[in-house]
Amino acid sequence: MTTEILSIIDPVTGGTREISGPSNQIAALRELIGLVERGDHNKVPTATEKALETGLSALEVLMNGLQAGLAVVGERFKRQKAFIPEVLMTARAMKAGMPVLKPLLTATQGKPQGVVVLGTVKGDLHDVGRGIVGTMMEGAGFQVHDVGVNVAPEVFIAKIKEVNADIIGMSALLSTTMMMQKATIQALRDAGMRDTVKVMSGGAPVTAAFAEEVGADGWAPDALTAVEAAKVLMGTDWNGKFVSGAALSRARAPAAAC
Ligand code: B12
Repeated sequence: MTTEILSIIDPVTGGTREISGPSNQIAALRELIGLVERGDHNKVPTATEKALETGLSALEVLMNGLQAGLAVVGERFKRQKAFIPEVLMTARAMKAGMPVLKPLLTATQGKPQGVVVLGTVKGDLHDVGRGIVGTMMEGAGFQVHDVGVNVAPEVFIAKIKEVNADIIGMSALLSTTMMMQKATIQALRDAGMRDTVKVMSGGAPVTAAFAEEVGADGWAPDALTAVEAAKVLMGTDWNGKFVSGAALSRARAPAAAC
């Protein structure tokens, strides 16, 4: 089979990235990206299955297919070439593939790593990325309690108490709602709970510097490194220092050729 190259929009950086592979895999990803881009949620589950049948891993199908399709429309939205209804349809189409991938992404259950309460902060309705973070954390053996979108500090606090959580993970996608992460951390302090729960911060506009400044314990730019950061926070040798998921993934990456 011939090898082909596909140029996709990287869902994390928004930049363009090239992937190469056998023509059947590239064709399957191209189809999936097109379906998500057009918001064709009915056809996405079957196309997701087909992509897996070509030998692509669940993670490749997620990152290079479903998320890449959403990223196409996300970029158009940024340039005001796409509008809310299209973005909603695209997000729905992307999410339609998740039930197919979820059992595979969560199949490698290890021993329980910790209990996580995960939510999108008050005022913010974006749930796609947070859902992926939850799925990846479950896959790594965390018990995840997803409290949904538009979550007020008192709702986070009640859930943390109810499930005796080790970690709270907050997602924010708007520059206007990022500060709710700070407000939620303050609410934890006011409730005398800041020292009993580890705080993770994330979402596209949230940087490591912001997360550290507002008093989070950890931050990550994507779902994979979120899992890495959560594992470090749960480790017995965690020394209380701020944990950056990006720094962890850089430390793991092979040295670049010079
Ligand atoms: C889909 C979308 C919507 C959908 C949301 C549907 C849904 N069910 O989620 C709808 C149409 C509802 C929407 C509405 C709005 N949106 Co919107 N939306 C987007 C879009 C296109 C994609 C977001 C997304 O799903 N990304 C894909 C996921 C996989 O990535 P992610 O969320 O970043 O998550 C990853 C990481 O950030 C990280 N992560 C996420 N959460 C967490 C949590 C933790 C603890 C950790 C460690 C890591 C982590 O891991 C994830 C997986 O790798 C973005 C553009 C973009 N490219 O980001 C705009 C965007 C976020 N939206 C934007 C805006 C302005 C709005 C509106 C205000 C528009 C309006 N005028 O009404 C409203 C706000 C509604 C509200 N109150 O929340 C702006 C925000 C600008 C800003 N910086 O403030 C963006 C950036 C578009 C733009 N460039 O203008 N939106």
